[in-house]
Amino acid sequence: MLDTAKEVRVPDIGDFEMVDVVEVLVQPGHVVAIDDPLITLETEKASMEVPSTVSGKVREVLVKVGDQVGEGAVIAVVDAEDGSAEQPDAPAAAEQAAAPLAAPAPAREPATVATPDRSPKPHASPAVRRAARISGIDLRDIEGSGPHGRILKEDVDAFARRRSAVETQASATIDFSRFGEIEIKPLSRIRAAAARNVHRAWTSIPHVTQHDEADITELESFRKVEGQKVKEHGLRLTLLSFVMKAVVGALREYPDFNASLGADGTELILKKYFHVGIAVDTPDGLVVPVIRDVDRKSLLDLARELADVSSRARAGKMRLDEMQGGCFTISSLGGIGGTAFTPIVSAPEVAILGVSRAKLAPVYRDGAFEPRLMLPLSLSYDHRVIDGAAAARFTTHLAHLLSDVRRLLL
Ligand code: CAO
Repeated sequence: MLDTAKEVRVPDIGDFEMVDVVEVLVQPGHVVAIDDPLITLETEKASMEVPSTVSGKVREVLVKVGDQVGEGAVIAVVDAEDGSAEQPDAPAAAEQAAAPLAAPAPAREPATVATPDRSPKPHASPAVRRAARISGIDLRDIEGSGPHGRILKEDVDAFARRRSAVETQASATIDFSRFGEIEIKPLSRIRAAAARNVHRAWTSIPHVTQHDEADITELESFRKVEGQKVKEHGLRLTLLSFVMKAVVGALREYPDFNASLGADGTELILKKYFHVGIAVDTPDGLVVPVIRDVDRKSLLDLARELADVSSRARAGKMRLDEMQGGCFTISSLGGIGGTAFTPIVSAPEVAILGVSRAKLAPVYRDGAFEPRLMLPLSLSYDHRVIDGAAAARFTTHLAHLLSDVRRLLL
């Protein structure tokens, strides 16, 4: 008899070698179509569904929740519906397998179940399943209030609130409610993962922060004039695009800042490309999309890309590969406020620039005080790689570039 079995494997997962399986969406007996999600993978930065590249009945599932898988690992064996043992690679399927994974995947119906029915996954969109996962909730515990019992985001939120109240009573070592009203808010998965990462970076990297300020009076006049012109085309030219350009100028001048420490700590890997991570504040926690080849982009290209990535980051729609490969990170709190802060280096990078709110200050120039617009800069660096003197030179050069918009644009 012809063996119709066909394996579905983990496709290209970017720079990650191994990622966690957080959800298995099919079981033996399920009937799947091409593109039906089989499993969900998750890193600390994003989650993604792996679609089937074969249509047919699932014969065997070879992964389980908690496994770690890499590119090429067999997820499931599917009895191909057309009966061919080795189907010629359909272009769409091959392309799908090779393409980097996107998060979150577009909404699809769960796989249908052949007889006998093996308790299919509850009906819920990928976005709702992701929300449940972030809060560590099993959707089978929830009764859906949507059409045909579909589980809605509100159902997940309500369940999380009820569970929190119960857990608090059971596990809090200190009952703060004895002293006044409290509310318990579960940490999102992204926030919990970020907490682990910053803790690891803070405890493993000897941090020092160098503070400086740049006179951006002229840059700001230029930005206002140019910003007004591009505003008519729906584009916001904020200071951040200029800071990105200046950072590239400083990285060129001081290449040790565009580097990572080798695994055994005896060599420095210098990067010849300029990919800059931008910290974006989102409802689920901090996300750091990476803007590639900043050296080759114009201010307007950068402004456009910033608007795009920050809105997609806030909507949870960044692809995994868009958050990888950064050389240096900028964390700008200038739109919010503050005078200085100490950002934490995003390992394996060796430095991060914090930007606070620019303000008018009296600066002594040519025998008199003048009102100048000063931008606070806070550069945290890995002291294993960078000395204090190098950091002071880096921020001085950065301030110099920002103070002279002509040099910056050259
Ligand atoms: N000084 C004065 N004003 C500033 C400024 C600065 N340094 N930086 C931005 N602004 C102004 C902008 O020009 C804008 O003004 P308008 O509303 O008049 O246009 C306003 O503040 C809001 O800016 P923005 O924050 O929307 O845009 P941005 O390009 O400066 O920043 C982004 C984009 C995505 C980086 C930002 O929105 C964000 O998420 N910041 C938070 C990052 C964060 O949480 N970092 C901490 C991480 S822990 O290390």
